[in-house]
Amino acid sequence: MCVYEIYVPSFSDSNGDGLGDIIGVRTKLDYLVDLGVDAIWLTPFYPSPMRDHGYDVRDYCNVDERFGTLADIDSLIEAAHRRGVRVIVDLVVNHTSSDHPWFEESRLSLNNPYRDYYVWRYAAPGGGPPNNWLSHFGGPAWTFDQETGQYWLHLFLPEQPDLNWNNPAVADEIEAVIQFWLQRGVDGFRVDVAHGLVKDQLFRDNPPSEKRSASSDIAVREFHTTTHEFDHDRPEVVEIYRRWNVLVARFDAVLIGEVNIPDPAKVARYSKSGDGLHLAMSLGTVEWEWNVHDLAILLRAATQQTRSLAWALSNHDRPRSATRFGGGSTGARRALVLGTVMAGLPEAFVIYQGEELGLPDGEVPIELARDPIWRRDPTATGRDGSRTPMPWSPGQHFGFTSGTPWLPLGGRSDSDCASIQVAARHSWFDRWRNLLMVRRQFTSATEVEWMSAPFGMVAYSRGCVSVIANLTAEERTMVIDHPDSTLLFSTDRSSVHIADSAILIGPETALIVKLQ
Ligand code: TEU
Repeated sequence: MCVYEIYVPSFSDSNGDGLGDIIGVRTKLDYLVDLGVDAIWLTPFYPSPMRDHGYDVRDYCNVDERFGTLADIDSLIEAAHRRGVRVIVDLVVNHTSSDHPWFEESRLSLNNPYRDYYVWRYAAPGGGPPNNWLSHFGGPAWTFDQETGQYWLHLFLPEQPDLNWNNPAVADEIEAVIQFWLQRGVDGFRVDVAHGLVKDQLFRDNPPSEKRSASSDIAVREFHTTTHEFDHDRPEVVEIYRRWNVLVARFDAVLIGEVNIPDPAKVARYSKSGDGLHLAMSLGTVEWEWNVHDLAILLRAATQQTRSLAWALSNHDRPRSATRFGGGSTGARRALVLGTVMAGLPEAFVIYQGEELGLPDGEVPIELARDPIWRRDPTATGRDGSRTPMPWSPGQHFGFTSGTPWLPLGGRSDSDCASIQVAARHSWFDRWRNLLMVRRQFTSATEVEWMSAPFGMVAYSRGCVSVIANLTAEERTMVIDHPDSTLLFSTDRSSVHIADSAILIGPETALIVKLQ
């Protein structure tokens, strides 16, 4: 399955308010069918005060009026299904918005029936936050509530209070939400922070971390001064997904978890057995940089743990792959090379909107920044650069909106535009489209067999098809025992030559070949 991530606020605006919307997505379905995706994942479109652009949900069973209506969602699902495209929605249930009625009730008094929907604790014995847990966005993960004299837990913003997953009533509420969307016809859920829902029942301090983060962001460095033994990846969390697995099975829907843990053995626990999440996404792949030595090892290590992975090069939280891999056409080329390797691996492959156009991050001047991370720390990398709107066609705001875009377009040029690239041979879009077409021909086949390859190369086969990548800056030769092989795809046609039993592969090039 190839999933296309749509960051709804920045995809396509149909009504001129400067923000992408559901009808905007519907108008671009044919573009996505042309690209060759099997499913779309929509980032949150639920009613929200937008302190984290929708990852702070006020009502799980509705649509924010800025994004559309429930009828718009119904029509999008119907239009997608007519084209054979599945619709996956984001399930953000580690936390709600502080504007959610449950939290508004919860904070009223210690004995409110909704009090235990969230995680409330008294100050530590010596005063201050109950323990040393840290927010992803900087500072303690606890905020004091004057009225009731306790702290509430928030792994993200204070306006994103964490739900209490030890309370069975919370589990019941969220299962009802899942049912609601299944009945509306959605084909699956991307589970936000899937590793984080359950916390240590004793609220033990996280131990100090041995490893230091090299990040330039203060909040990231601070977050990694401790391990996350007690606030992440608790053994009980997989029980939640076992229950959901039964729920979604009747609808043949899929659960894709954002399991933000770099260790493939730990990630495997979430999806390997098939009775929890169907697919685990992340492993830190969206942070990978162009490191010839590490990439081959990391890819191989992951597939040896599990085949239930959803590989992604980028998402809306990190700099785009083209930027991380060196920017410009070098970065875009490297993204396609690594994309080729990932696309052929089991089980799913996720493309982030604009990746198919070879886009690097957009430029966002600090005075136009919208990411709450930037509001708290103006020196942070921030996430706005990867969230600038899609360039659809040359002209005003590159066809994204007829109004004022919520984030600047970020310095795009005509050649970045979808309309230009769709029509041009060898454009980034054209190459990604070819890759996805070839991918369909062999990925359902068999297991992956890693081939031995010289340093800086990655090679594996699935049935009679091999995927071979040269990550180095020099031309390499790969010897194969099949003299009549045919080239099915290459990231750059001019740098691949098949001669007898050897393939000559230019620098930073990947190919897919059929062995006769
Ligand atoms: O991200 C969760 C996550 O694992 C964080 O580490 C994330 O990488 C964060 O952006 C730190 O930079 C998810 C969403 O993808 C993100 O957009 C939300 O802000 C977050 O959950 C809270 O809902």
